[in-house]
Amino acid sequence: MTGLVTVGESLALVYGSRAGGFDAISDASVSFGGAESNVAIAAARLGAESTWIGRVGDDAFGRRITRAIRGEGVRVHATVDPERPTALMVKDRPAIGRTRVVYYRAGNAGSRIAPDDVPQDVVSDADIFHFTGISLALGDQSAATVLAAARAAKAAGVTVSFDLNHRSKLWSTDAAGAAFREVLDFADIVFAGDDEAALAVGDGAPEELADRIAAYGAREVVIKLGERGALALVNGVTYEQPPYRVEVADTVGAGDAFVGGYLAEHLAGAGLAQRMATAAAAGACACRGDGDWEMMPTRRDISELLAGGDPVSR
Ligand code: KDG
Repeated sequence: MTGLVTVGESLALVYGSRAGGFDAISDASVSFGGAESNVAIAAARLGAESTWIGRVGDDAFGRRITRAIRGEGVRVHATVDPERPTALMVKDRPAIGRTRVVYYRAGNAGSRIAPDDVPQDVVSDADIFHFTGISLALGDQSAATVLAAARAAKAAGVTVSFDLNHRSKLWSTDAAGAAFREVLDFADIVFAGDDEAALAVGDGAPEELADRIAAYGAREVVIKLGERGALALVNGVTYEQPPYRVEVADTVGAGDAFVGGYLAEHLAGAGLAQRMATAAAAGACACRGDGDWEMMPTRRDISELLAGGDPVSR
């Protein structure tokens, strides 16, 4: 068995180094993002075996992405598309505490992932196969490829994990709700923000949302509530996780850190309370700096967060 396997689009990221829109500021940093590679990196930093599968362009961004993910100890299966470029995401901060994302990704390499790009043996050897709603939103080919891989994983007895991860700029709420429900029919572990869950199962309190999602068949449902913590419903038992308070620089990637933390503990055989505590701590750590994956914590970062005390260690 090969631990966690994720499939999805990773894309280049250009983000403003200080507050101000790109119509005014000119200093920026270059990195990359992608919910599924973020989760793979988060889990790897916490000691889990993890793999990311995707498709990138034959360009500098594609090389940077695959090199950096490998550098994090994640196994990478990346097909290089000879024709289409790696997608790009631009993030600026119109004001301190606000982040604005613009995508340049339609039709680019990652969204053209095809069945041959996803090694079947890697999928069926996984302990956990994880994917997100972003791949469903990127287009018919991406959705069909990732859904086929998830169903193949399920048929092989692999635990299927799904994060709804709604991106309103990529599709309509009606299309998203219908696609989410299709996956709820077979996913074993489901992660959703309360607003995302409502798209699939209607408005309600976190407990009601978790109940309604579990009614589709998931063994584990986790409702991520951001600065309000999280709630899990696992085999009929409800568990509430309070948040860890940190000074927030950028929340993008925090949800992926949460999922990576939860799944890493799952793979380590930890119980629900430990899975939720690590997930919440990882999500909090990820908010403390810029970049979608750079702030994913190690076990030591989490211990230091929990211990508090002198911020300087020497
Ligand atoms: O969850 C954060 C990711 O989604 C981010 O790294 C990339 O915004 C992104 C996207 O939509 O793929």
